Amino acid sequence: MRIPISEVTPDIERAEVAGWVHEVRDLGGLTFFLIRDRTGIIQVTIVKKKAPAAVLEAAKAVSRESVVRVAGTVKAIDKAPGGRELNPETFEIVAPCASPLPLDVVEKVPADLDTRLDARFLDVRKPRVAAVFKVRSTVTTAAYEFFTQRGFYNITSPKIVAAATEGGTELFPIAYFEKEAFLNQSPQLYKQMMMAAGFEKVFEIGPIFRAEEHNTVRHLNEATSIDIEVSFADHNDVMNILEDLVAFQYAAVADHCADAIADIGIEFEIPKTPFPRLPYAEAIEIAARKIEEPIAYGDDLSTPAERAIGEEMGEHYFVVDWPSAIRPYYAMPYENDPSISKSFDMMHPRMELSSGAQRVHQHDLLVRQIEAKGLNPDSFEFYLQPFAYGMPPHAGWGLGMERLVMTMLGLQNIREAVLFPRDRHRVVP
Ligand code: ATP
Ligand code: AMO
Repeated sequence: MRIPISEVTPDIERAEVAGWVHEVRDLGGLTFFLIRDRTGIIQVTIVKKKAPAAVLEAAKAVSRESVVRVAGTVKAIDKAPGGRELNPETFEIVAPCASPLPLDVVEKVPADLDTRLDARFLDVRKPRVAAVFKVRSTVTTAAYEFFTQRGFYNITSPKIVAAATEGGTELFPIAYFEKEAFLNQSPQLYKQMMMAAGFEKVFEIGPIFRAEEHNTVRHLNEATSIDIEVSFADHNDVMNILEDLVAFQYAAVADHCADAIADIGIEFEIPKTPFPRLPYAEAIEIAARKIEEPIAYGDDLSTPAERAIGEEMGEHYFVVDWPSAIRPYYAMPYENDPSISKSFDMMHPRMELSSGAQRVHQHDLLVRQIEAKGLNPDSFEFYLQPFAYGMPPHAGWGLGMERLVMTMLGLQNIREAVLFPRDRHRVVP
């Protein structure tokens, strides 16, 4: 019976493994194969004088990255990876690999990102690349676990919609019979409607679509958002949930992904909670002091501003109390100073990871705020209706999965955190 390569230890006698031919070294009388599955690598050593003829024949014919199945005796050997090797009695070529390979899986020949993404299935055979997706899987599973423990309902909102949520730009129109329709930018309107439905605590982990025109290292056209909405909660309550979630996800990775972290080769630290709360006005002061381009109260945080503030903070932090003028219509203004909103961004020193707010739950105020942004309340009728029929106070946020993984693992490009990234130039594979 086949066992995972990581389970072949020097103290067992026999093993059968299956995997890909990672490397071959032929030294004349001796041939060393490295066989790889998703759990690890094992050396298979063939001594030409001793090996069965069928083994020799298969070993001679096999090409790198073919799938093989090997069974034999295990020998403790200090020099081999994992301190053991396999001496095969059988060596079967299960699926041959064509050559030349479009990509060098052992990374002796470096490949640029485009080449790697074109042959992504091969690219993710690299343990270092696969490790990112093991971590991402753990980060996702941890989120489900966290929300389940806290009694959230898992919802699924539509991705084909009739209206913009985040201001009207950056929408992908789609051909939808005789109607005008778009890919959804955010579950925002739907998660809020579920507060009127009485669900109280909801989350969704799903795709969001944004027609970002420019290629940047931290924007995708199809991203994954972790969204929540909570009734009878304010912005502070949901900030607490957000920092707890992020710390929980990091802890899960520390617990379950030690090998992956070692493959990626980074220092891994679980961020300490609570994250500092930095008022927007102070964030602007820091940026004004540290960057060359002019920046003033009322401006969005530019990329250099985000970086300068991040450098000063040196850890995850919240920027709170944003001017209402630069936040979406659904953000709740402070009662005592409506020019400021109960909204926040959660930041990693490198970039923004999440935005959120307490929401406006009063129907008439919401209509006024939609109008004040120059939008037409008529196109939000389906969204506004629930606000007239008993909408509790509520708050929530959206957290970008790829940015979370990217910053957690020190990746330079957000595309490294997506199996099949979508950007302006790429819809295949
Ligand atoms: P928001 O939170 O407003 O929905 P976002 O998550 O894209 O947008 P960031 O990526 O943190 O926000 O944007 C911060 C800054 O990055 C912006 O002020 C702008 O300078 C720059 N920026 C945002 N989007 C783009 C883009 N598509 N292309 C180039 N630069 C961008
Ligand atoms: P926002 O537009 O700030 O807020 O998006 C929330 C988070 O989603 C991630 N994100 C992206 N990641 C990669 N590529 C993109 N193009 C992209 N766009 C967004 C970021 C960002 O911080 N409705 C609000 C959330 C809320 O208030 O609940 C919203 O969508 O990490």
